[in-house]
Amino acid sequence: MAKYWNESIECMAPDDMKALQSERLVKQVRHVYDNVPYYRNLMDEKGVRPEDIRSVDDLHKLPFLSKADLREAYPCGLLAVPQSECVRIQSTSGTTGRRVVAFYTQHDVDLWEDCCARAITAAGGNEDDVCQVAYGYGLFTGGAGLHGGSHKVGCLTLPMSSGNTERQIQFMRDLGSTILCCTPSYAAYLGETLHDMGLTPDDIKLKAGIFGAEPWTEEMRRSIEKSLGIKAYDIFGLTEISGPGVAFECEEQTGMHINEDNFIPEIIDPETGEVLPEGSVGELVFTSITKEAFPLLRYRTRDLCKLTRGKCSCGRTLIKMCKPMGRSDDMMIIRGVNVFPSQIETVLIEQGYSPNYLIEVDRKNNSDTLDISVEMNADQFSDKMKDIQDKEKHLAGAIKTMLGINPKVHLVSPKSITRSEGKAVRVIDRRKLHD
Ligand code: DLL
Repeated sequence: MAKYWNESIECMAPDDMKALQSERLVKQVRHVYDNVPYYRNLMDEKGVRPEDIRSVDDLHKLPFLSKADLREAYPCGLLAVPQSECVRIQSTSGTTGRRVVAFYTQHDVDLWEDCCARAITAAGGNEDDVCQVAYGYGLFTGGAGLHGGSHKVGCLTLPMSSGNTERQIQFMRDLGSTILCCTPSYAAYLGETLHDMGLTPDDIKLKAGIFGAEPWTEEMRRSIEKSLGIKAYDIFGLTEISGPGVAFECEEQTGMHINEDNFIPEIIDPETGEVLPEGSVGELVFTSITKEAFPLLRYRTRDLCKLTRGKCSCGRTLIKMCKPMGRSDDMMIIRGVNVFPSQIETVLIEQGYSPNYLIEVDRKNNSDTLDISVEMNADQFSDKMKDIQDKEKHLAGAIKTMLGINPKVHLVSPKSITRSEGKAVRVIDRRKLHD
C-alpha cells in the first residue's frame, strides 16, 4: 500500500522546502504584480516592488489580503489570467455578505485534486478502496475536491453528495464503502442513522473518514469513531485558497500537515498584523505559490490556529497546523468573556450528551443571555421533571466551570434538534440581528 502520494515533497528536508517555496514565491509575486491591478496597487501603496521579494524571508513585506478585498474585487478583480484560460469556478456559501468566487485553470484543478489525493492516501486510501463522497457537490468545494482526489488515488468513487441519509447507509452497505468523506456533523448524523436502522459498525466496511469544513472537537472525533467503527481524519481548506486539502491529517492525528509546496502559512497577531513565532496562537494567513488563476498572497483566513514543525512519526516533514480553534468571527463575547462553541461541545460530549445542540445568545435588559439547548438520548430522557432539572443544573455547572459564565441549559427531547447534512449551524446570535 502506498504510504505517500508524493514522497519527495511530503518528506522533503525543510531547507529544501524553503528553497522550493522561495523560488515559487518570487515567480508568483511577479505573476500577480503583472496581472492583478488590484494587488499591484496594494503593493505600490506599501512601496514594495516584486524585486524586493527574493525568498520566503521577505514574505512579511507584502500587503495582506482580506475577505473585504475579495468582496470589493468581486467577481473578477483578482483574476490573474484571462477568463478564457479558466475551466471552473467554486464559491463560498456566502452566509454573510457577498459570496467569494474562486477561479481555476486546469492546472489549478490538478494541483487541488493532488492535495486531496494526498489527504486520502494519508488516511490509508488506495485503489482498492470505495470512497463515498458525501460532502455537498456544486459550488461548495467539498464534493468536487474530494471527488477529484478520490479519482486520482484510483478509489472507486461514489459521488453521493450530502443528504438522503438512509440511502447513504444503503449504498455504504451495498457497495462496501471503506472511506467516507463529509462534514463531521454529517458523519455524526450518519452514525446515529446507522444505529436507528438497527445496524452496527460490523454491518458496514468503513475504515476511515475524512472530515472537515467546520470546527470539531477531539470529543466529537472519538464519538464518531465509535459510532461508525472507523478512524476519523481531519482535513482543512478554504475556497479562497483552493478548497479542501490545504492541510490534512496523517495516522498520528496530532495536527494537519500543510501542503507547503503550494501554500505558505504564517501566524499573525490579528490586531497588529505582526508575524508571530512558531508555536504561537494567532490568525492563520496563506500565500498560494502555485495557483495560476486566483493566486492570493498573504490571505487572512480569520481562523485562529497554531503551527508546529517537528518530526512526525508518519515520516512527513510538512509543517502542521492544529485544529483551528474557530474563526475569529465565530468567537462570541458574552458578558465580556470570550466563548467558542467548541468549548461548549467539549463539555457536552464529556458529560455523555450527543453533539446535537444549539447555542442562542441574546441581550435582555442590557445583559447578555446564553441559552444552550441540548438533546437527550433515549436513555437520558425521563418523564420526571425533577430528574431533568437536576441534569440541567449539573450540565450548566460543568459549562460554567469551562467558560466562567452561567448558561441556561435546556435539555430537549430526543431527535428534536435539526440534524446537519453539511456545515452545522450551532449558534444563533440574536444580538447581531437587533444591532
Ligand atoms: O469548507 C473547504 C473544505 C471542504 C474543507 C471540505 C474541508 C473539507 P469554505 O466553505 O470556504 O471551504 O470554508 C472555509 O471552513 O476558513 C474554516 O473556518 C472552516 N474549516 C474548514 N475546514 C476546517 C476544519 C471549506 N477541518 C472555512 N476544522 C475555513 C475547522 C474548518 N474549521
